[in-house]
This record gives sequence, C-alpha cells and structure tokens, in this order.
Amino acid sequence: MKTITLIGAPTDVGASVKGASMGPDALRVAGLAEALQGLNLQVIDRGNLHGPANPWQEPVNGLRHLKEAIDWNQAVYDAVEAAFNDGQFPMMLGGDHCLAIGSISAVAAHCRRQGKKLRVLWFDAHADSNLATISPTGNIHGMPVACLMGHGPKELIDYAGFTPAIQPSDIRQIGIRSVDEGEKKFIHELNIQVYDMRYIDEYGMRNVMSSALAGLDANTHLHVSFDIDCLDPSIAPGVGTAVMGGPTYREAQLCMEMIADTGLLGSLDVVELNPALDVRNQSATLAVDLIESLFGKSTLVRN
Ligand code: EXY
Ligand code: MN
Ligand code: MN
Ligand code: MN
Repeated sequence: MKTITLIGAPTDVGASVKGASMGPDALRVAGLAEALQGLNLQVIDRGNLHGPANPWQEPVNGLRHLKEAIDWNQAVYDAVEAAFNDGQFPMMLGGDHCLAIGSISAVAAHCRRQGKKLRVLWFDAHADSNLATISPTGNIHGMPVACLMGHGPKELIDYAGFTPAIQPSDIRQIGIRSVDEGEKKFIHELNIQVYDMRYIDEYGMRNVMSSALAGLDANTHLHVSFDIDCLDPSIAPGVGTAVMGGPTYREAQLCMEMIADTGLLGSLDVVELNPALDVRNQSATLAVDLIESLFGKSTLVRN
C-alpha cells in the first residue's frame, strides 16, 4: 500500500462563514493519522500549507476573495502534485471546498501523465456548480465543479495547463439536496450525473453506489471529494452550510465500504469541516471513522 500524505489547507476564503480553516487540526485531534496507521498504512503528515488570510470582503464581479482563492489553490495544486511525484496518496484536509479546484486539477494532470481514466465521486449537500454570473453569494466554495469543467476565471481553472481539467462524464455527485436555480440549468446542460437525496430515497444507497462506481477498471484513478456537509447535520453538525435530510450514518458507511472494495481509490479531499460549529469534535471524529472504512476497515473478513 502507498504512503498517505496528509496535506492541511487551513483556509475559509471560499466559504460563507469562518471556521473551516480549523478543519485540518480538528481531524488531527480526532486521530486521523493514528487511525490510518492502525490499518497498517504509512502516513506522512506534511503539516499545513500557507496562504493569504481571509480578508472578509464583499464579492467583486460576482466573486468573493478571488485572489486569495487562486493562491490557496496553487498551494494545494503544488502539494498534491508533489505527493503524486513521490508516489504517495494525497489526502487534502480542508479548508473549504474551493480547494478541490487545485486538488482535482492536480489529480487530472496525474491521470493524463499516467494515461489513466478519472472518476470523481463528489459527496455534498450542494451542487457546487455556480458561476460568478449566477451565484447568489459569490462564495467560491459554491463553484468548484463549474471551475473544474472550465467555467470560471482563467487563473482559477488552468492550474494543470489544460482546460477543462475534467469532463462532465468524469464525475458523479452524491447526496445533493440544495441546488440554486442557475445551477439546475448548468447541471442539466452539461448532463452531470447527480444522485440527489430523492434518488437515494427511491433507489437506496447500495444501488446508487453501484451505479456511481459502474464502468471502473484497473486503469481508473478514483478520487473522492468528501464535503462533510453531505452527511445529515444530526450526525455532522460541524459545517458552515448545513442542509437537513442527508445520508444517515449507515448509508455513509456503505458508501465508504463500497468505494474501498474497488481498490481503486487514489486521492481524497476532506473539506468543509468547521470546528467552530461542531459539538465536542463529533463531526471530525465521524469523518475519521468514515475514512477508516474508506481505507478498508470492515467488521468482518469479506470475500
Ligand atoms: N449554493 C450556495 C452558494 O453557491 O453560495 C451554497 C454553496 C455551499 C457550498 C458548500 C461547499 O459545499
Ligand atoms: Mn461542497
Ligand atoms: Mn456542501
Ligand atoms: Mn493514480
């Protein structure tokens, strides 16, 4: 098994409330490295990246903190790329979800170099598919999917040296239940596969995950972008943009276990954890529990 590199990205420049900047340390306090080591994985914690402070300003031309978001994503891009170059598994600890632009751009570049197919599983309450022209807030954590598909400011979409970084057919969104009007149109036009909560209710998480994982082969790099606000807020209150009606603990566990079973997981983002809104670090502790399942922890020996 590869060495896992933990990359802390302590910022909330893309978010609507402050506090996600404390996410990396909350995950450390919850025992992330020790949990992974307990699964016989090697872990290197590279500590936290550095970037600009959150200036807490109003949006300019529909974008809030663009310059800061560009700088943070460059730092993330460089760190994730460096991990791949060292043959390691990058685990980006956010930070708000805007950081997935840099992280997944580096994953896309890695796949291109290796001649691999990419599948991104995007767990989220939100579609994160806003553009400056349609966003109700200007917060860039609501825009990473659009940016990765080439819709956004030049400096925020071209880290890898090619655009779009990913194709709509590369991504599956799971747990979605809050979509702005403009996003609905964007998702429909790009034909992005979204398993929203209604779909999960009707078909069940097992079928959803079977479908989201369909078509993978040994040459596929699987990336999980795990927004903690995907989870129901009753079990994960420590997020800045909570939406009721998310997956239960058991549904989330099944997602992670089915991903682990593929043996194809190649990189991970853990984002939007906001310790300032958490209760005794329970959301971080839950995240660590789910990450253990993602890396193969199971109740019984299977197969
Ligand atoms: N759709 C809303 C917006 O664009 O402001 C809320 C976005 C929240 C995004 C969080 C990270 O997933
Ligand atoms: Mn998100
Ligand atoms: Mn979200
Ligand atoms: Mn790979």
